[in-house]
Amino acid sequence: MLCSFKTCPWVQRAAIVLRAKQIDYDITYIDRDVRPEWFLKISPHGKVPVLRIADNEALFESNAIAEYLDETAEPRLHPADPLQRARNRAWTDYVSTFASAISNTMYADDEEQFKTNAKKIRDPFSKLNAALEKRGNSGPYFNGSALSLVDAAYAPFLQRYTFTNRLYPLNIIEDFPLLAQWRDALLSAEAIKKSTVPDIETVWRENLVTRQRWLGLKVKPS
Ligand SMILES: N[C@@H](CCC(=O)N[C@@H](CS)C(=O)NCC(=O)O)C(=O)O
Repeated sequence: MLCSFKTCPWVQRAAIVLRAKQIDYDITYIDRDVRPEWFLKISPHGKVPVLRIADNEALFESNAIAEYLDETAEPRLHPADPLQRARNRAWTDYVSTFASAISNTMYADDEEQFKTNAKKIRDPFSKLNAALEKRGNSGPYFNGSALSLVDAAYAPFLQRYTFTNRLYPLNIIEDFPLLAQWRDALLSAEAIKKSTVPDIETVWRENLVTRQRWLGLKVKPS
């Protein structure tokens, strides 16, 4: 059982891995403002995701969950070659920096902060684009034809960038063609399309409005 807030990209990372491995799971959405006692008992930082794997066994932190699932269920998403695996892990480590650049933009409090933070997206985009140039395959995913844990880590944030860009055109990814191609492949992969609620973009927009973020002002009432 996966514990989630409806729009959480870190939960989505775990859900992508579960989907890619065709593992059946239940998802429980909890209220981020009123986190239940049972949840706080299994989530040391009070954060989602938490994956309950047995009555008295739960895992937290999306990377630890992804690695655990990869070690215990086929197909293996990490490369078999240790050198390749180390390179993949180095890039999954970087996802938190990449994620912050996007989250700080979409959750900015005002227009000035939004624009200042948006400028900081360029650097991580350029680093990922360079990594894609050096990876030694032609995609469509990070390691070639098979989905990997690197794909599962970045897809939710490339999706959030895409949602942000549809509300307020930033047009940054266009300067990084390999990253744009990777984003397109990820967003059309089945495991990724099924990793969220079906109307994720609408729910994501509603969340911006509820949390009174500046970008929420761009959401047109339906
Ligand atoms: N490093 C954590 C990050 C998880 C995270 O930040 N989750 C957010 C929701 S998207 C959360 O639970 N926030 C609640 C809080 O910070 O109190 C992971 O990879 O699992």
